[in-house]
Amino acid sequence: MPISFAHKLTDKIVLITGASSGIGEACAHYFAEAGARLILCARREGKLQALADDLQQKYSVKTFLLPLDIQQSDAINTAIANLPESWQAINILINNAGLSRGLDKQYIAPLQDWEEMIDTNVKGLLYMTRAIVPGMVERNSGHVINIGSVAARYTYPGGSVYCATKAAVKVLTEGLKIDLLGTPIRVTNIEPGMVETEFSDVRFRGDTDRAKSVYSGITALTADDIADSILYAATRPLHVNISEIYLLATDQSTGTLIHRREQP
Ligand code: NDP
Ligand code: 8X3
Repeated sequence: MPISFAHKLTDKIVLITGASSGIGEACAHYFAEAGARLILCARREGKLQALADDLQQKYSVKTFLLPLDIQQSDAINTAIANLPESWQAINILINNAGLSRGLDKQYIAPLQDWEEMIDTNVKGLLYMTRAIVPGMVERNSGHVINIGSVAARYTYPGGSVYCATKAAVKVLTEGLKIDLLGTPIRVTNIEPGMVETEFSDVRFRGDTDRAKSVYSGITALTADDIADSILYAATRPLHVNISEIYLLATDQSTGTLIHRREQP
């Protein structure tokens, strides 16, 4: 059996949160190329539409857009309940949407930053899971892939609330697998190190120089590197549950131990 496509994704329905950028957008390309049908979720509808057009042109793939804010449980429940019948049987949920805000010390950071990180990375992920996994249980089939982080393993200065949300993702992933024992549903946690996406732009609210400096002198992971790992987990034979994949750039050894080359 060829190693890379043991479990075929042709016509499987894959819902990707955070599909408008970075890792989620890369996943859309990888899963479209593998023949899946995609539900693309994020807040920026224009970006989702542009992605859908691109995917249609490149892979003739069918897509359904879900423009919503995952912090809003009612919006999620309504959107999932109202999916057209042909899109209801979601096979794979990729809980990727997430963000960091600022690098302020815990005792002085703006409360709003905490709320946004916790509401998106933890509660949003839970809302999506709660809306979609019961259907998977009913259909006796499914896979939930959560995007955690190296930040779950190493707390760094000013990052403790973001790190706490990713530690929560690790625990929630383990807990979901425990609660699904006895069903064929698979659960995976992907834990990347530094990936060059819009992540740092969002963290520093559009301060692009500061965002770029995060990756200066290193060869960071790319969104494609992560999509490749996610596709790997999704395509193993159904009796194989990839519980976690922890991947770092070769220039990174721990959360904060990073080798930076001299800049010219
Ligand atoms: P990007 O900023 O490039 O992408 C984040 C995506 O999440 C966007 O599509 C954004 O879409 C979406 N999103 C954010 N908030 C919401 C919301 N409330 N509702 C719906 N969608 C939302 O970053 P990455 O691709 O790097 O991040 C993806 C995931 O990977 C995150 O969970 C992040 O924590 C994690 N991660 C990132 C690492 C990195 O170094 N980049 C390393 C380890 C993990 P929109 O704004 O249109 O809503
Ligand atoms: C994102 C990676 O190191 O900036 O999860 O926290 S890091």
